[in-house]
Amino acid sequence: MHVDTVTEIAQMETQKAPMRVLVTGGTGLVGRAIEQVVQAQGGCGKGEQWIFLSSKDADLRDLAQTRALFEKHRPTHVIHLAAMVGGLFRNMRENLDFWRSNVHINDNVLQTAHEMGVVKVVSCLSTCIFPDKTTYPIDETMIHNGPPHNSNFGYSYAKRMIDVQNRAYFQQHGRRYTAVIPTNVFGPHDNFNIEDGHVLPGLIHKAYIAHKEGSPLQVWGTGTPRRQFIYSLDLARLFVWVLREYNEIDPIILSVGEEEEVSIKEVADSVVEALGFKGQVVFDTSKADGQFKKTASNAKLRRHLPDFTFTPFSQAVKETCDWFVANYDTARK
Ligand code: NAP
Ligand code: GFB
Repeated sequence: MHVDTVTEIAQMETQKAPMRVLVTGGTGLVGRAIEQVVQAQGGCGKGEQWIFLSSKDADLRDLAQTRALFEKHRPTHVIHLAAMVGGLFRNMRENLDFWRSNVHINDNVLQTAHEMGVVKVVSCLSTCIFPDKTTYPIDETMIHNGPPHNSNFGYSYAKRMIDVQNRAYFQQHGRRYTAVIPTNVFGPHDNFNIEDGHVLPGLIHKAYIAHKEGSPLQVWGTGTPRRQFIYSLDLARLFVWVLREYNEIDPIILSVGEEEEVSIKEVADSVVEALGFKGQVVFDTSKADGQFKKTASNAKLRRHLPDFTFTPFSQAVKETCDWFVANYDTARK
């Protein structure tokens, strides 16, 4: 491999030292999955240190708290997950807060990582940030080709700025900071709050209540929009691979294939089956559908990892439902 600059040589040297990985947003859906995968892979056994953070360790919207956190842990690598996150309906209500909170978090984390000499940062975008008016399938080159869907423009533009910052840190300082672009994620430790969360945990929570009350399961919208879903534990395995092996600045989509795309109605059917719900399913078409589809290509991922296997969707939904029922009292809802 041709090494261009002293910076890259220094970075390569640093990478030979054991990694000390700071995971911002480590107590959320994705963070908990990465923690489970790292433990299963014995990551900490290789002299590595993994530190999983919550907002109680530092409010990353605050630069002084961010700096104090990095001074304390002195990470060599960062997986940056911390964000204000929510489903369609919370995004529609709070676009300004999604913009401000995430822009402050992202700028504080990336600038502090640079100042502290962090070798690599892997940040997190989302397939919902792509242009609303686009050709399909969407790929990594299309992020800035037009405005995002109006329902979540605050979150989308804040996330797009991570890609702009990564390119700027490379151009001006030779930093090899990158990002992944997951599609809709679900799994254990998700946010099951019905008003603020995403569709899958929302339907699981609503079906659980409907079963107990003998009432119908209310699916919001028409049920016709289409989504690709990635199980959090599959995403976690891919995240660890990106940290260790992926060296581009350009982001990479982490998603199941286009052929795995399902309708919201099919999602509801999978939840009904997994929970053994026997009641009526009704569609509240007074509620928004949001983006009709955001079909993303995982061709770039497949070029790197042609043999990676995803957990079958129905199995992942069943495992998530079982987790929710078993942890109902402590789950975020
Ligand atoms: P999540 O379950 O809501 O977890 C968010 C994490 O960020 C929590 O650990 C939370 O800490 C932390 N956090 C929030 N605000 C913070 C602040 N001001 N300072 C410090 N930490 C803060 O989110 P997630 O679903 O795991 O998402 C993780 C990443 O994946 C995010 O960047 C998100 O944009 C991205 N993503 C998610 C999806 C999805 O469908 N879920 C899809 C694509 C991309 P507390 O636990 O203390 O609140
Ligand atoms: O996961 P979700 O809230 O967000 O899914 P998006 C919204 C779709 O599911 C809409 C339907 O078509 C809703 O009408 N739906 C049906 C429900 N029942 C429910 C329910 O009980 N709860 C919810 N939430 N939806 C988000 C972006 O878009 O994707 C975020 O807004 C984020 O920024 C996330 O990036 C990954 O998939 O539409």
